[in-house]
Amino acid sequence: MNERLTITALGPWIGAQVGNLDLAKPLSDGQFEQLYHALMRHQVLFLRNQQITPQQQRALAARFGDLHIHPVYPHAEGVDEIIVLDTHQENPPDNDNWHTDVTFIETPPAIAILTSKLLPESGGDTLWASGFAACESLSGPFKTLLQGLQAEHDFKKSFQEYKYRKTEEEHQRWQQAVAKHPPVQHPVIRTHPVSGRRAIFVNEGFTTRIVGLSEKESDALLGFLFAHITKPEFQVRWRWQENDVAIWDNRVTQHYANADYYPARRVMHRATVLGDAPY
Ligand SMILES: O=C(O)CCC(=O)C(=O)O
Ligand SMILES: [Fe+2]
Repeated sequence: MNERLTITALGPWIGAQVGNLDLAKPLSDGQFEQLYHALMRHQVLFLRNQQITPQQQRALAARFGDLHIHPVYPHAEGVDEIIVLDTHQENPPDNDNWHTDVTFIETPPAIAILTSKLLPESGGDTLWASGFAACESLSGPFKTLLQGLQAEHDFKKSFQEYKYRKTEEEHQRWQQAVAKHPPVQHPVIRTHPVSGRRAIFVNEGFTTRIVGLSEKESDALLGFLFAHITKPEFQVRWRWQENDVAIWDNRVTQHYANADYYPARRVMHRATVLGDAPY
């Protein structure tokens, strides 16, 4: 059997499409190694025509490490590790901002796997940006300034109270999540634990301030970095078909789920693999 995956880069900085792989079946060690290597290089991988159940998605994600259970998002029936993002008229999309997933914990996810289950007639693309590209394009002196800085990340910045008031149970869940997730600090530039490459690690979704700077200095620096990451040169944009899979390295990327399809319905499933403390 030919186990060689096809890997087609979608740009010089970020993104590749992977072929000759069926994710519904357990991966051989050789297949997993090729997939992992491609992910480290391209940061986000896309595969078409993958009919996988939540259980199969969980098993695939577990190959990469321990899984995270999200504090507020609903999950697939009987599969706590698979988040269901079902957006429609009554549940508007909330990932239409540049963010890295779950940076509000000490050990933010290393990898995430997203599958498209139901798509609107048009729209609903997702974009990813490379933190490597954003970092490597900065001047030496500016990188030196950022290198020593820490930033605060806060669950409440994206998960705001007003969004969780529909039912008493939902509100309680939100309050518990806030109590469990006080703000944490991470370096503004992190080093990839596998490759040693450095990436910008602040994101508009969760980063509230840079530690030790005045409010104006912090706002100015974060404003620049949040805008810098949105340069099209650093990005790839995926136009979903049903049963696609995206796998990304959440340590060194950010993403933005375009909400242009609202109020149409769109359903996605996500598995999230825990990572290490950034350094
Ligand atoms: O719905 C999407 O395309 C992406 C949503 C998102 O931000 C995520 O799954 O982490
Ligand atoms: Fe996300």
